Formats: sequence, structure tokens, C-alpha cells
Amino acid sequence: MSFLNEKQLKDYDNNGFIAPIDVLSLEEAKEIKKEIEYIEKKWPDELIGLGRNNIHYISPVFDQVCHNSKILDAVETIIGKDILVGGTTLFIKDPDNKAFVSWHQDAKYIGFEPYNWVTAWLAITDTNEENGCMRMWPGSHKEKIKDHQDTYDQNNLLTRGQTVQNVTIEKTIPNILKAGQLSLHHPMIVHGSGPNKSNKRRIGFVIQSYIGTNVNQVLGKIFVQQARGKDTFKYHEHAKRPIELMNKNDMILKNTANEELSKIFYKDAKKIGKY
Ligand SMILES: O=C(O)CCC(=O)C(=O)O
Repeated sequence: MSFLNEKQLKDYDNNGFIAPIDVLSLEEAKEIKKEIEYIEKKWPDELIGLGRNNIHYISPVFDQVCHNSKILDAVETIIGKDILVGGTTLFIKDPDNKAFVSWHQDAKYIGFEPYNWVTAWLAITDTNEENGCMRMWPGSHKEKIKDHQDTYDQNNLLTRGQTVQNVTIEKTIPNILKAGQLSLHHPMIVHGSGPNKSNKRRIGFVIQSYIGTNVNQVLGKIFVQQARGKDTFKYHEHAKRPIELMNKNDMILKNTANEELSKIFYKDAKKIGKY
């Protein structure tokens, strides 16, 4: 039986995203936060810059999130039963910080085609208007890909600071989630997020994205994991799942995958940014 109900699916079709979806308990979310803090303390360079990508290759805790059956049930309802994990990113906003995410459409720069994919944003901490939750422009996924300007703003958490101009906040609604809740968003929806004005960290773990096996990477190379079903298309190199934290070979895989990802994100860009 599918995990998403009819109303949620209708929301996805009409608005381009679904939220909130309960997937983890508060305790489970806290354990994941602890894993981040442990890695940051023991290996301070591991999760910064480009290293914020693909933690699921070096941490069994994050690997298990990507293969969580509740998340996959929801994802299956949208993209079908043959599912790959196409990559992950940690979006962390430290307390009282200017970091923000400009208005953008994921489809503009990720390179996954056709658009049989969905991005899963898991709240590791509560996320709300005060601490810079995502804001979504409902219905914008039904329009075309919009022009994006590369701004390279120092505080922008996106690689090139790619920005859709002239989006007014009134068009958008906040995607408020409790720790352990998930949202799913469409490749074409315009979204972004403001700074964290609270005194606590805001942490999102983003599976970016779950892709159908029929989805190719048209800008470069990615590594994938089989999450469900069968890959008869074989477009991508399959990676194995980690069984221990920071295994040497898994770290090599993460670095290789991130170097390839960087080529995708900066294809035809004027310069390389921080991430
Ligand atoms: O975490 C954020 O504030 C933005 C993340 C985002 O843009 C995305 O997941 O597509």
C-alpha cells in the first residue's frame, strides 16, 4: 500500500511539494544530529565546503536514512518502484548567521533528465520561519525553467548563488517541519530559504535526489545506490553501502563522487564557489 494518501498526492500535483511527512521519531533525529557533531569533532574538515555532499557514503547512520522504508514508500508513490539514491547534501545554518539559499529551481542545475525524480528534505532539527526554513512557491513547478543569475553571494549556500530574480516572498509559503519530518519537492518548484535568526543550529539532510532508474545525468557523472527495485537502464555506476564510519575506501568514494559533482555544478560557470 502506498504511504502517501490521495490528498498528499494532490498537493504534490497542485503545489509541487508535500509537507510534513512523519518519518523519524524525535529521538532518531537527535541520534542523527549526534552523528554530525561526532564527525565534526573528530574530523573537522570532513563536512565543510564540497564535503557537505554525500555523507551517506561514509556514515552508516546516514546511509540508513537514505534507505528508510517510510521515505521510500512515499518516494515510490511519486517516481515508481525502481529507485536510486542519486546524492545527498547537508544544509546546515549555524545560529545567528547570514547564510541563505536564493530562489532557484533544482532542475536548472542538477542535470537529471527526464524529471522522474524528487528531492527529499529531512529536518534533523525543527525548522521554522525564525531559523530559515525553506519557502516554496506553490504551483511554480508548472511553469518553465526560469532564467537564473549566478550571483556568487558569499552568504549563499548554493554553489554559484544561482538566483531566479523578482520572486516576492508573498508568493511563497514556509515549509515548517519538526525534527524527524520530511518534505518532498518537485524538480521545477521555485524555492529558497532565509537566514537563521535563532540561537540554535538549523540542520536539513537532503537526498538530492531520489531518481528513477530511467533518469540520466546529462551534465556529468554520478554514483548511485539501489534503493528499491531493479536498474535495467544502467546509466550510472553503482556504489556500495558503508558498514562502518569513515572507512578509508568509502572516504575515497565520497571524495571521487564529490569531485564529479563539482564538475556538474560548475559546468560552464565563470568561477568555482565555496561548495
Ligand atoms: O536547506 C535549504 O534551506 C535549501 C535546500 C534546497 O534548496 C533544496 O533542498 O533543494
